[in-house]
Amino acid sequence: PFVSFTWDEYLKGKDANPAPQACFKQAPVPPPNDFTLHSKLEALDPRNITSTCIATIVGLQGPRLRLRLDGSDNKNDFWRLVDSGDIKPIGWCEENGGMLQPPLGFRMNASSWPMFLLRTLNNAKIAPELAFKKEPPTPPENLFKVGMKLEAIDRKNPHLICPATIGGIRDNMIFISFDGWRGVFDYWCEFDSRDIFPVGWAASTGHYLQLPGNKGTSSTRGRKSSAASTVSQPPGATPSASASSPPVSPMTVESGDQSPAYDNE
Ligand code: MLY
Repeated sequence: PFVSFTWDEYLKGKDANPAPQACFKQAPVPPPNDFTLHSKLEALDPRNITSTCIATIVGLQGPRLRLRLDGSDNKNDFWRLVDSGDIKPIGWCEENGGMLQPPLGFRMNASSWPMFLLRTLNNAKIAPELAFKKEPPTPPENLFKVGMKLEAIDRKNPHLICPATIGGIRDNMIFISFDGWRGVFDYWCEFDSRDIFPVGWAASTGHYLQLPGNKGTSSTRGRKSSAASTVSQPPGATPSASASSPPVSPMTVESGDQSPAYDNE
């Protein structure tokens, strides 16, 4: 039903309830992206976060970087904000007494790592220190409430940022429910996750914002404390409401959850 999307139009007539900026671990003024394609930096290996690795910028969107670990394959790219604490300028690890590590799934024999490291950094384009922005402070507590609107990264398609609603709260955790999409994309995360943004963030940074899906609004999807693995149909969903598409079965909810590949359209 949506051809183009603006929050103003979308929230008109509804109980517009955008989550306030203070809820988020995000800078009130989003940082500029001063990085350039193909530059190298140091990044924590998302699959092995005690390792600091060399990464290459293989994509940019708004204040986000698409990163690929040197020596890894192209199936495990990940995204970080320019003010993420997970990325550092080249040299940072050794200056702080650490040692650069091969990524999980290093393509070569482990013994070739020292030589690989020398080669990959030789004549490399190095991301400048000034491009790394200070990580924003963590809000003192979980200020989110069920029903609040926000923008969130689709973790199965992490290049996408989508309109979403807080569907549940439990202690420090919040349930991210994507507007108009079946529940398979929804997830629990900590309130201070860097994957969630206030309404209007994408527009203000030039990041593309995905349209809501067409499976109806999620504004009635307030779920109390259901566990992450038992995401159910929204309470209001009737068989007739989902007649055009089969209801989501628990099997469907489980499948693909651990898939490292993007769930492409
Ligand atoms: N077209 C794909 C990807 C959908 C993305 C859903 N996000 C936006 C919540 C699919 O339908 O599976």
